[in-house]
Amino acid sequence: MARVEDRTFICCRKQEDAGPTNNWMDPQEMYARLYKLYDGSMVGRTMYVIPYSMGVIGSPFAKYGIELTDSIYVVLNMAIMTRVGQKVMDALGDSPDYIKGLHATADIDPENRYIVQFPEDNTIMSVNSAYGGNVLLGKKCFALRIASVLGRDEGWMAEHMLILGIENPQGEVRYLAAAFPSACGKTNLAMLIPPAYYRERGWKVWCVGDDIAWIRVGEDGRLWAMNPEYGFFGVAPGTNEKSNPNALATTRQGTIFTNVCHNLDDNTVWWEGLDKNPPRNAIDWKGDPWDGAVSTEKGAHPNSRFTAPSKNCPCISPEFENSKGVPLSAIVFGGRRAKTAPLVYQSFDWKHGVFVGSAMASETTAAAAGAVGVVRRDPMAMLPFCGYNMADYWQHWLDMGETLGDKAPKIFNVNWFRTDEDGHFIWPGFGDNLRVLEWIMKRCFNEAEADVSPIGFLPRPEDINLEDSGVDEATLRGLLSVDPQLWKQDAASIRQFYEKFGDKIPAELASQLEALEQRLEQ
Ligand code: SAT
Ligand code: MN
Repeated sequence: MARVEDRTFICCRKQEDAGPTNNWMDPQEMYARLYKLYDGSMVGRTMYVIPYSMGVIGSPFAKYGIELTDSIYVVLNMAIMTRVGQKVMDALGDSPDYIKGLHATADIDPENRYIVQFPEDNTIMSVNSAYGGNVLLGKKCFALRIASVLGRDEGWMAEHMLILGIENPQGEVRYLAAAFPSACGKTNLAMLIPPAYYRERGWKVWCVGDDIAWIRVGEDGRLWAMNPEYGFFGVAPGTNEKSNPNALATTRQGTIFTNVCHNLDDNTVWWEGLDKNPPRNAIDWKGDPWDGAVSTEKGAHPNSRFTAPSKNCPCISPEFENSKGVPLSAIVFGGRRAKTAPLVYQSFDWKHGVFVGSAMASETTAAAAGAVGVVRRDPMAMLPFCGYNMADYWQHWLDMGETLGDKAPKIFNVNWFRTDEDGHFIWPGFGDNLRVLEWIMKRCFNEAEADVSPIGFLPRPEDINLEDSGVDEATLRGLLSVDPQLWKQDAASIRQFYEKFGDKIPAELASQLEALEQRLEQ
C-alpha cells in the first residue's frame, strides 16, 4: 500500500557514499541475504521479462532497463508507466548498458521486504512487496535512485520534479520544473487549469510530467528537462472535477485502479473525495462488501492509485515525446508551511537557490500518522530518492550551476499552504496558482519587479494579478510577509539538519546559511 523507506537500501561499497540519510548495507552481505529470500520464491509462478525504456526509445537521452518479475500486475503497470517491448530490445542490441531489475512477490512479508539499489552494479532488487513505488522498478528505483548516481557521474540531473509549460496570450510557451514533498499537490499543479480570467485571455498550461525530470545541459548551454516516464501513477483520493479534472479525464480509458472502491451497480470505481455520492453496493479496497451510506470505514485506501497513460491527458504537452525535452526558465521548490515561507520568493542566484532547495521542508498534516505541524526537511524532495550522499548531491547541484553560468534557470520557492489564526488556508490554490507562476515567468524574462528581503526577492503586492481571484491586496500582503523571528528559528533548524552531514557539507552552503543568519540579524 505504500513505499517502505525503512526497508529501502542503497548498497554501495562505502557507507559514506550512501550518506547519513540512506539505509546502507555492504553489497555482498545484502546479496547473500536477498538470494536466500529469492531462492525458490518463484516456483510454480510465471516469470515475466520486461524490457523497458526511460525516455523515447532510440533517443540519445533514453536509458534502458530489464525487469524480471513474477507479477502480472507489475507487467501491466510497467506497460503504462514506461515504453516497453521488442523495440527496446532492438534499440539495446548486444549492449550490456541497461539496468538489471529483479522483483519477486514472494509472501509479501513485511518482515522480509527489501527494496535495494546497487548503484555500482546498475542493479535493483525488490522482494516481498507488491506496491507500485516498490515494484515498478523504472520509477523511483531507476529513474531517481540509480539515475541520480548516473547523473552525478555523467554531468546531468535526475530530479523528483514535475515539468510544465505555460503558454501566454502571445503564444509563447515557457517551461518550469518543480519539486515538492509528497502531499503538496504535484500532480494537480502539473495539470493545472487556468482560472476563467486567464483562459478567456488565451493562457494555457501544458503538462510534460508530474513526477520525474531528467535534466541536461543542451547544445545552447541552457538546461533541458525531459520526463522519462510514459504514464501517471497518481493518488486517487481527493481527485475530483474541481481539484483535477484533467487527471479524471486521463483515467477514462486504458487505466488500472489499485486499492479503490468498486461500485458493483455500474461497474465503476469510487474513492473518498471523488463526489458526495458514495456507492451503496460496492466492494471496498480490501475486497469486502461496502455500503457508503452506513460504513464507517474508508471505501478506498488513502494511497489508492490510478495508473494512466500520459497521452490520455487533455493538457499533455505537444513536446511530451520530444526526446530532448523542453528548455527550463525556472526551477521551483516548495513545501507545506503554515506561517514561515511566503507565497513565493526568488533566490538571489543559483547558489542561493541550491541552499533554498537543500533546506526545503514541509509540516506534517493530520493525514499522516504522528504529530501534526512537525517540520520535516526534504531537500529538493529527494530525501527518499537520492542514490548517494545528499551532501555530494548538493555539491553536484553547485557544480551544475558553474557549468550553466548566466544561462542557469532562476530558482524560486512557493508555499500554497499559509493558514490564518483558525487554521484555514489563505491562498485559494489550484488554478489560481497560475497567478504566482505568471510572476515567476515574468521574473525569468525581466518583465517584473521585486523587492529585496533577507530571504530573497519578493514580489510587490501589485506585481501579482489578483483580478477575479477573490483575494484582496491586504491579504496578499500578509501572504508575502516574512517574520524574522520565525526565520531565525528556521535557520537554527537548518543548521541542526546540516550537522548530520558533518564536514561533507559544501562550503558554499555553509556560507549561504551564515549569510542568511546575518541578513536576518540586520
Ligand atoms: O513512490 S510512488 O511511485 O509509489 C508514488 C510517489 O511517491 O510518487
Ligand atoms: Mn513522487
